[in-house]
Amino acid sequence: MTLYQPFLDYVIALLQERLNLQPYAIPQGFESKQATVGKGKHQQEVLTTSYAYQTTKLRQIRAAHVQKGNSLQVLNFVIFPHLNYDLPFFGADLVTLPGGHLIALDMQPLFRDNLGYQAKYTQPILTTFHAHQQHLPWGGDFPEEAQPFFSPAFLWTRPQETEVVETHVFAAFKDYLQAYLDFVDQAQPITDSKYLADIEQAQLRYLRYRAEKDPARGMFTRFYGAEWTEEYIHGFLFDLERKLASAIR
Ligand code: DBV
Repeated sequence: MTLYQPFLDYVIALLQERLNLQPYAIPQGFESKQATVGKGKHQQEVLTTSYAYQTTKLRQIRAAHVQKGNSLQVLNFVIFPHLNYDLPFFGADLVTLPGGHLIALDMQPLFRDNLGYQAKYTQPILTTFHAHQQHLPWGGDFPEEAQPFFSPAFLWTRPQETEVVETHVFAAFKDYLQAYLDFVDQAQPITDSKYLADIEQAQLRYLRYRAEKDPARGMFTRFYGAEWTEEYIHGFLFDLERKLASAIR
């Protein structure tokens, strides 16, 4: 069962249609990683595949797809804009565990409480948000410290039925991605040096939070070991600090 393969296929096809996609280098050894976990008849293959692209406006567009039979399916997909745009991040964390599904979908804001920013990047998708929220009710229990990183249009839901993922979640995912690409089309480079500094700080704040709190760290460490996992997190999934450190500034 590969529940999220259609999501991934859709993303790649749509990005290729709407953007001038260029490849983004994935560090060697991280494009595809496989392990066999469990003992005896509980042995299972776990495969993690990675995808990455870039454009002139989007610094890194990347996906991690984890497949471990029926017991675990994950698609984590994030778009990190270049630092001279005030675009939000596109963030999708689609997780299937034996107990059910856990879905996080948002255009994650650089500046959560800034009303001008909300008017620009949240207001236009509120209608879409409300339409999907009818089928995708609030999932409850959400880490307090993560709240600053989500917009008022955050879809957070824990459906029991796989069919809900295949239908309503997929529909919401498509609408959010289309709306995000509309924002990308319209985005103009920022030149104000104060605003640019604020954007860099906001990007770093988001990135450090996600790298530090990555909910997949435990899982990856069990599957592939600590060394691979830390390198995957800091060298690929959340790589901005490394990229800034290696750039001539
Ligand atoms: N989550 C990631 C990456 C993953 C990933 C890179 C490649 O950020 C998977 C894999 N998320 C993943 C897995 C779980 C979650 C859960 C495997 C289940 C962990 C478990 O139950 O063992 C949104 N994802 C979650 C949770 C949240 C998110 C809130 C529940 C975990 C918890 O309660 O802490 N997405 C996540 C998040 C941010 C985000 C916290 C913050 C900005 O964008």
